[in-house]
Amino acid sequence: MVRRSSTFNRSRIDHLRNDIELVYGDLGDSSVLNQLMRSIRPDEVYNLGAQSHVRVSFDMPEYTADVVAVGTLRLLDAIRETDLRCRFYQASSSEMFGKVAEVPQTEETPFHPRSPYGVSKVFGHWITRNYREAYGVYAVNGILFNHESPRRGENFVTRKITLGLGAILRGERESIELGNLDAKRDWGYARDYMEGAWRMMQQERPDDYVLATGETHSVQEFLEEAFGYVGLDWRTHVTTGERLLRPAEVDLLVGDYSKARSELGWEPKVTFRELVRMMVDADR
Ligand code: F7E
Repeated sequence: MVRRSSTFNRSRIDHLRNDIELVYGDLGDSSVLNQLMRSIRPDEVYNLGAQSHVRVSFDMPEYTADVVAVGTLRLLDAIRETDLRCRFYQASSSEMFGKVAEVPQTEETPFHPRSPYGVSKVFGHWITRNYREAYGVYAVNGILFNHESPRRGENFVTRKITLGLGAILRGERESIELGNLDAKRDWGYARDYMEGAWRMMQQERPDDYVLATGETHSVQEFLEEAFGYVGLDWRTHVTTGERLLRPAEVDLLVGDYSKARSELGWEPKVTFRELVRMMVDADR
């Protein structure tokens, strides 16, 4: 399902053009969601739709809540109305842990979200559990920690760094402006994580699972790894600006994926270093 836009923004799925069928829709429009459920009768629905940028969610809190929180409810309710056998995957997020209650974070760690985005994801998480408990929908929450790839959106920190580095290497620019370099994240490879999401949907019973690598690295460590790989010193190419700081920050995330390992047989395959290098290679 895609939103209508006056410019094409589908370069990241162009290579799949002949294998998939796109339909117009929007998580803000329940009549379309119901109509699509009735006409397509899907076996599985993956809800990856969101206003997914944490910083932007402070600028557009109401829109973020409408799409991320209520949008999830609209989709679940379309399933309830049309076909309770349809399986449902909810993209829950490590941002729900926010100001973390424990380290590392598991499926049982209490939530303390720190942004309108994180708060909205907590609603999405609980409404997914609620439809499972109340109506018996096969609905799962994949609590995914940050997952990256060369297709990562250009204003998330990893891709911003590797795109900027590519431009620096080509002599097109001198530096990259960033915000908080001390924040720590558990960064994994998106392809590994999507395989885990698919596995969650093939079980006998629906449940919630953390997908993570179990390792945490600061933004500065990402810079060191990326610039070090091409033989440059990040300090001469990075500036920091107040405007990129968040009103409330998530300082440290690191996930414990033991449950996914034992119940889904899932494990991340790509290491932090391999991920950084893959992204640098793609953008240089
Ligand atoms: O920020 C810091 C920033 O925007 C990571 C989304 O996919 O993962 C993502 O959320 C860290 C933060 O991702 C810049 O302050 C420094 O501490 O790449 P990010 P995120 O906020 O962790 C979770 C799991 C999701 O669910 C979200 O949808 O990096 N940082 N300087 C910066 N971040 C950005 N974007 N830009 C900077 O210049």
